[in-house]
Amino acid sequence: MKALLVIDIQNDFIPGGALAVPGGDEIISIVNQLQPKFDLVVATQDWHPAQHKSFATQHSGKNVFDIIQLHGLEQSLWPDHCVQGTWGAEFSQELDMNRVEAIFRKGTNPEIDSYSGFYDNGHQKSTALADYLKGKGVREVYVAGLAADFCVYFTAKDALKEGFQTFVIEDATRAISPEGFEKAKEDLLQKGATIIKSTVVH
Ligand code: VGL
Ligand code: ZN
Repeated sequence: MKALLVIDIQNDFIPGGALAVPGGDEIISIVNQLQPKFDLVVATQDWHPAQHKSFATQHSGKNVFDIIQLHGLEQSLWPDHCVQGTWGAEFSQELDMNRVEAIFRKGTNPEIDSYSGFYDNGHQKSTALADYLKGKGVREVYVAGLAADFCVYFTAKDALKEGFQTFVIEDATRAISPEGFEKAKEDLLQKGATIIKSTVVH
C-alpha cells in the first residue's frame, strides 16, 4: 500500500499568499496527476490560531524570519499565515480534493509550531497520521507539497522515523530557500529516504 501525502497546498503558501513559496503554484497540476496512482491520498493543512507564537507579530521588537527560542526550541518567525477560517488557510482552488480521504490539521497549539504532518516540533503530540496510515496498511509514503525545506522535509523525516519507506517527489515540491532544501535533501538521503521525480511514479 502506498500513500501520497499532500502537504499544505494552501493559498498562503502560493504566490499571492502571506508566506508564498516561489513557484508553489507550479506543483499543483503535478500533484493532481499523481493522485490516481496511489492507493490512498491524504492532505495536511497548516491551521494556526490568530495568536500563534510562530508569528513575528506576537513578539514585540522581532521581525519576520528572525529566529527566537520558544519553550526551549528554535523558532523561525513567520508572517501571519494559515489562520484558521481565513482564505489563506484554505486549500488552493486548483488542488483536486476529491480523492483526499483525510485531512490532518497541524499547528493548532498557539505555543508550539508543527512543520511535520506527524508531530509538533517538540515531538510531544501526534496528529495520529502515523497510526492512520499504519491502520490502512500503508508501507510506502510519498511526500509532495509545500514547503520543501520545512513541512515536506519534517514530514519526510518523521515518516522515516515511523518506519515507512519514504520518497520525496522533487518536482512536486518547492522550497522557501533552495539552499535550505539542498541541506534537507542531504539529510533525508543520509537517513534513508529516496528523492524521485514524478515521472517514475506509476
Ligand atoms: C510551513 C512555515 C511555517 C510549511 C508552515 O508548510 O512548510 N512553513 N508554517
Ligand atoms: Zn505555519
